[in-house]
Amino acid sequence: MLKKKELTNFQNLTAYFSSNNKTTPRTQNKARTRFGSGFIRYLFHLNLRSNSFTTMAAYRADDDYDYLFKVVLIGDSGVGKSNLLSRFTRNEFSLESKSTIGVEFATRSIHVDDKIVKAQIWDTAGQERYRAITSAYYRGAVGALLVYDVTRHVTFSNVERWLKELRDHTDSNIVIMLVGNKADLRHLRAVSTEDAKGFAERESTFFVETSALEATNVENAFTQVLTQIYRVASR
Ligand SMILES: Nc1nc2c(ncn2[C@@H]2O[C@H](COP(=O)(O)OP(=O)(O)O)[C@@H](O)[C@H]2O)c(=O)[nH]1
Ligand SMILES: [Mg+2]
Repeated sequence: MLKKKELTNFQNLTAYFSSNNKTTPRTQNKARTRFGSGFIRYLFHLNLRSNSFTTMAAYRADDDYDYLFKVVLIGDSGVGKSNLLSRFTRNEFSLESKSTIGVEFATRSIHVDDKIVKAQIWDTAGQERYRAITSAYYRGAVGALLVYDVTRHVTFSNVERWLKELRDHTDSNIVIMLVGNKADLRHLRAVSTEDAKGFAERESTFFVETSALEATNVENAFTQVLTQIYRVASR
């Protein structure tokens, strides 16, 4: 994991990959042919231009991927964003709500077709409570999981505002998944599947109900978003 002070360079890298994700694989292949098989050499090649060799080499030495996609988690406080993330990236769930300081992200790579797609998933640090998410959080995002809690109707009512904020801060091609979390709490349900599905259709977003607790559809939600981004990016 990168140290905080390296984030600036890293954000440049993210921006680089996101803005060029259409051409990245081709460039990679070219670099591989020219320099041999070492992907690090490709990075060096890249870094000659971007001037941040140390950071990138340190970051990239331990893995390889064809695409890096930034995905953001948004939605009201307490809906289960952090637990969806920990379920997907570490297969962990926690009953406590923990807020961390500063922006945090976690990564996981999946295979789509014959490509390795690496997701860099950003989680808030509790600032959504004050609706104080900065534009840096959204910058370069190509996918989003907009999460509400199926047992708290207010979190679903707020989805409209979250959607507006998201669209105001991101590219129009962003892939959005509306996620109704805590589906395990059947006796407490306050938002019907039909209502949410209808909303998602009207807003042209994807939709799924999940349980981070029971690990239902979590894999599905992230994988669908990443696959869809990949389809758009490799078109
Ligand atoms: N029953 C149930 N509780 C959940 C689920 N996901 C999260 N929670 C709980 O909801 C609370 C808030 O979760 P958290 O991930 O911190 O929400 P965040 O504020 O959106 O990041 C915690 O107490 C979690 O244990 C779920 O799928 N089912
Ligand atoms: Mg959280």
